[in-house]
Amino acid sequence: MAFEYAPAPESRSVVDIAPSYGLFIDGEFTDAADGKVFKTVSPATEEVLSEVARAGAEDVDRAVKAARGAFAKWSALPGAERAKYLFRIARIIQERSRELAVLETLDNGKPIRETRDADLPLVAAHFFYYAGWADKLDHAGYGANPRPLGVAGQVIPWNFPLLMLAWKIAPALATGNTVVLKPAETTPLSALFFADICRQAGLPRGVVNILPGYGDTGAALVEHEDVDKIAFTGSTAVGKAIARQIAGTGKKATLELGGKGANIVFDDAPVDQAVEGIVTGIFFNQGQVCCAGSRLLVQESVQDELLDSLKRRLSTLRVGDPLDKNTDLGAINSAEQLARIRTLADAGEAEGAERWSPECELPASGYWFAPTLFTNVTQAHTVARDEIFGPVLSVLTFRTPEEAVAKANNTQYGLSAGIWTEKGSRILAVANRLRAGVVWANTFNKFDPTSPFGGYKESGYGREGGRHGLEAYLDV
Ligand code: TXE
Repeated sequence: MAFEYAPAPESRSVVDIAPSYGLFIDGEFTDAADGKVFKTVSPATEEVLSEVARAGAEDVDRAVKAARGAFAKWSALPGAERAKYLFRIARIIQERSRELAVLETLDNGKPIRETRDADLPLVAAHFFYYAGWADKLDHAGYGANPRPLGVAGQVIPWNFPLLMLAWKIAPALATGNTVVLKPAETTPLSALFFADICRQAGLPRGVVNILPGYGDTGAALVEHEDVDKIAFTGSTAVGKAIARQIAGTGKKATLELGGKGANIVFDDAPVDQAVEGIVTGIFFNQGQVCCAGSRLLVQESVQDELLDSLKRRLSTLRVGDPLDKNTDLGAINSAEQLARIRTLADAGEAEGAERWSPECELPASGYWFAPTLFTNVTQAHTVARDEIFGPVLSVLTFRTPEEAVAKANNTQYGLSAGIWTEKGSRILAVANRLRAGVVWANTFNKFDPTSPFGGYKESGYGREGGRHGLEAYLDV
């Protein structure tokens, strides 16, 4: 994937944040029907960034009607015409990537190095990739007439606000669907900037509608009788609730839910490289990643050497101001998420696992959690079972490849795993027995729009990305 060079955004003055934002319905920014608003804050400072309209059921209805109204024309456009809009959106995202990176860092709390070098290049790449499919659908082996599903209702989380939007909107539009998307309540701003980009790109009214709001807005969207497809990324609990809610309605759904990924390190793995992969696996985005490598499974014979090296590396991580381009770990996204991480980490300690953190000074205001390591962990411990969704790594050991596979699979989830070994044959043998949607070998947290992504078991169903991502928006 081509990474575009983006100069370091040095300060928040790069982006102009308005004091208030409306809902984006039928090409216009508008107030909520009942006038409700909510505030979005910077998790690093607790400063209020803006006040945002909060969509209710009436607004959901207006937005779905707008999307339905736009559907006939949008879906009838030749693929090559839809591609032009998507390419235009992709290019504007690149042009405005400094603004968007700073905005995302302010609203989410993640380091600017990540938004600049990972989130934004991947967002643009997804629009380029699916733009490239739009004019090829008729010739890609789907038969003469692959059909869009209609109106897609999309609900996304706060950990990768703009990237999750791209994963959902790019394939939906390429295949001729129209969209009503609800961003997460703690990170609505980049989706509203995206609405502005749709206008800048001249996208026909109603093709994309953005409804900021809380869970009740999401539930109203899922419930709406004129929505044909639901795409959800979020917690397993809400994913299951959505599956129950749409049961018997005929609506199609893709669900991307939680994870408890295992990073498996064999005794022949190069230690330094494995340590870097482990750190990326669990501390990227403060561990708020569904496919995070939150369990380290290390072969017993190299445990001491690996842990020494890992602790030394963790002592060099810089935690603090997310806008500083030297920062490795930024703020936790919300007070609620911080409380959840604390509760689970405290449970680990109470159950007898050994807790360790490097010395690090955390800022006085905002939501912060130091990088944390648990050793002496058993498979029964809460920290080995529950998704913590924070910078917390649980270390378990194994002796044989069989034991590694059994422990890696001993989870309700099945989203990701990593394997570290010099032996190619072992990579294939182990990977084939892991029940996980993505398995990385000698690397971790690498993403590409051409690769399908999704889970086994309670990590959800359906795939996003690649050709499989198109199929989630087509009837054939
Ligand atoms: O998730 P929610 P939360 C996991 C992670 C985290 C936990 C809770 O373990 O600690 O979930 O996070 C919308 N109908 N993940 O509370 O509530 C909500 O407004 C429809 C993993 O933030 O699932 C938001 O837009 N929508 C995950 C989105 O769902 C509803 C990413 C996600 O919020 C709704 C996030 C309802 N009834 C959290 N209730 C991943 N897979 O990456 C809420 N929402």
